Amino acid sequence: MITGITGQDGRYLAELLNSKGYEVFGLVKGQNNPRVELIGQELPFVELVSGDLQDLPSLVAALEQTQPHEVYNLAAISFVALSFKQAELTANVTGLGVLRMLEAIRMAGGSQNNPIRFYQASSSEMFGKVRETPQRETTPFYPRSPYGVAKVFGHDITVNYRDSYGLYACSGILFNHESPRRGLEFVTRKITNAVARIKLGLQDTLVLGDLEPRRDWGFAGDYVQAMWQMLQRDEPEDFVIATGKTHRVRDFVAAAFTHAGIEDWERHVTQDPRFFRPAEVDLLVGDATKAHEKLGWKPEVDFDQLVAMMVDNDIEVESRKAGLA
Ligand code: NDP
Ligand code: GDR
Repeated sequence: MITGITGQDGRYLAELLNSKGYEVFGLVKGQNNPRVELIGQELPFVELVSGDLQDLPSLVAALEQTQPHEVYNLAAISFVALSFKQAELTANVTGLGVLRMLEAIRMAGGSQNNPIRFYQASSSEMFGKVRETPQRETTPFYPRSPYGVAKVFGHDITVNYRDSYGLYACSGILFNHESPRRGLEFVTRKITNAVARIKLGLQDTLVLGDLEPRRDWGFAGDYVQAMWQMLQRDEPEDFVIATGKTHRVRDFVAAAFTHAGIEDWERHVTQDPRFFRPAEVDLLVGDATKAHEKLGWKPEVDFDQLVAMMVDNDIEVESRKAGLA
């Protein structure tokens, strides 16, 4: 069972599990949720089950209904900028939601030899303010946003339930990963979508916030492989998943414009304080040595390939929407 099935990672993970012969259930929230319809069209093999991370009884019912062997908890308020504006909601969903899911698993699976394996989507945002680089499993956390703080709670409570109740529970500390399925609110997709529209003459300017932060950007399709691998081991452990390479936001902008064949990208980009954050994470770069050694995991798609994939996809999507293709 995957929570967050309508998100970027949920969809890649569902495809991966389906390719391995799994029966895949996806937890969906709300009523008349337009993103749920998308799942019906894009991933018809997914069986949908109703539930919300804010509602423990709905999680218990979902587990009773689906009887899963593996639960991937990908649902969250995941947009850092939103977490500053809706901090309590973020704490409730992204933080306490993990506790609710762990409790539901305890109730559904029993206290002895609980058969349900649990994956928690932890984040490099937990590292926050730079304490050491590259960041690894042992690097101390110093979150810089309500989102990061909530993720630290989710991470720590997952460790605590593993230690206290012997649950097979582990966290992947994933660094930023992107794809053509990335939401338009995140900087990479915001950039590639704007570059596509500028290329097609549909837009002139891209308005961004801080261009200096550095991120370790990988491809989401590679990262869901690591999630699955973590749940196939004899013992549950936590892993950093990252490429080990870091780029500034401005490097991503330059690479996207260059790939689209547009020179003088500065002419098209302006900055607006609206898109700056009250506290920023300046530098993320991960050390995934443990994942290389124990999972045999390595990323396949590099930075330039990722940028190219996203720009090409957005040119196609925007051409189609504008009736140009
Ligand atoms: P998305 O923002 O694309 O997806 C978030 C998902 O959470 C959506 O399916 C959304 O459903 C669901 N959701 C939100 N609130 C609730 C709720 N109350 N109950 C149930 N479901 C809810 O995230 P990604 O796919 O990018 O990320 C997956 C996970 O990994 C998240 O937890 C994120 O924080 C974490 N992460 C992501 C990284 C990245 O770079 N992508 C890096 C590290 C961690 P709906 O469509 O109905 O709103
Ligand atoms: P991040 O991703 O905060 O790292 O969290 P995001 O793409 O939102 O920001 C990356 C960096 O770009 C800067 N930035 C802007 N960001 C956005 N969204 N929009 C802008 O206009 C803009 N201009 C500059 C940001 O300040 C930031 O430094 C993502 C999410 O997927 C989290 O859920 C996940 O846990 C982390 O990655 C790892």
